[in-house]
Amino acid sequence: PFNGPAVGTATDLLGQNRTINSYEIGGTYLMIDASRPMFNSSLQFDPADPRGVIWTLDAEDQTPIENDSFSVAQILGNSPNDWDSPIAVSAHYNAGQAYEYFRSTFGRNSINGRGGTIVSIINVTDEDSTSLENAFWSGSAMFYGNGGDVFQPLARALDVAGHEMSHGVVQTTANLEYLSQSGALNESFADIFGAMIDRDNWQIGEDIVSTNFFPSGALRDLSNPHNGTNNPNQHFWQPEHMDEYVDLPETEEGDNGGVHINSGIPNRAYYLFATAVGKDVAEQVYYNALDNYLTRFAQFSDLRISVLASAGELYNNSVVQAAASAFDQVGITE
Ligand code: ASN
Ligand code: ZN
Repeated sequence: PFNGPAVGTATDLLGQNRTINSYEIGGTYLMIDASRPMFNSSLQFDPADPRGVIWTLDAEDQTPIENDSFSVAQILGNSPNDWDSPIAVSAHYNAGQAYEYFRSTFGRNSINGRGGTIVSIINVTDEDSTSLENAFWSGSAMFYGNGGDVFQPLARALDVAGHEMSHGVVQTTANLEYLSQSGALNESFADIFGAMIDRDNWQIGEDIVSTNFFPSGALRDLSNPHNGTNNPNQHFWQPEHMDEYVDLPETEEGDNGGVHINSGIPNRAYYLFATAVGKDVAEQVYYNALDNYLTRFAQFSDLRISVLASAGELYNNSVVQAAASAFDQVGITE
């Protein structure tokens, strides 16, 4: 029996036909993509000890939250084109796209920079077994719920996959503490790279929000953190300037000090910077700042200092000035 990489096509949650890389083990196909440069072909692929692959798994409507018996199942097909879950197709394809973004844009080999396996887990539920209106990075894998009233299945959106994978990149670079300003920077980098991977606009989640729940048609918008409302009590509203910074308790109920709230301020700074110098320049400056300048307890002022230093290292004074202007406009000073 043949064991090795295979390639086929299948339809995702957007109704698009996608190339799906899989791994055949004796006539059965697993949703394991061993086609990337991260896969060191001199290594014998061992399913019991896989490395350097993009691997999509099925939680089969279990919750990983405080669940000692949480387990995942392989996603199986009888041919390289036989994938009956469009959720799985979306998650697997989007993980490959996000991997390729970091590799081709920054030369980063996988989440950990060392060709480590990328795991996505679909059909994840909430603690009470209801559908999970979220996706998250667990510290070692990407988890996707199937939404409900607010969201469609979260695996559908490339910017969501990009956001969650970027949390893994942040963890293995600056490792920004997920609390208050450093946490908002962690969130902001996840949104920034999510938007750069998706590339089409400045919105996050426009492909998964349910109709009319969000006035702007998206979960967040880097160009307009207020997101179509002037009401700070709407949960999707974010500040866009330090004058609007929201002090929240450093608890789970307080969103760890407002990490998903105050990220609006550095998000808008990035939007202003990228509008001035172009996305191709802006993303290089920010990735280098994340990888080589920022550290775990960085605050917004440290982002400014790091981005300006990174811009000076990679480009020239006009890029440094554009960054300074962007931070000035959102009230982030040294
Ligand atoms: N979707 C959220 C995020 O990635 C989940 C969370 O709150 N950790 O930020
Ligand atoms: Zn996040």
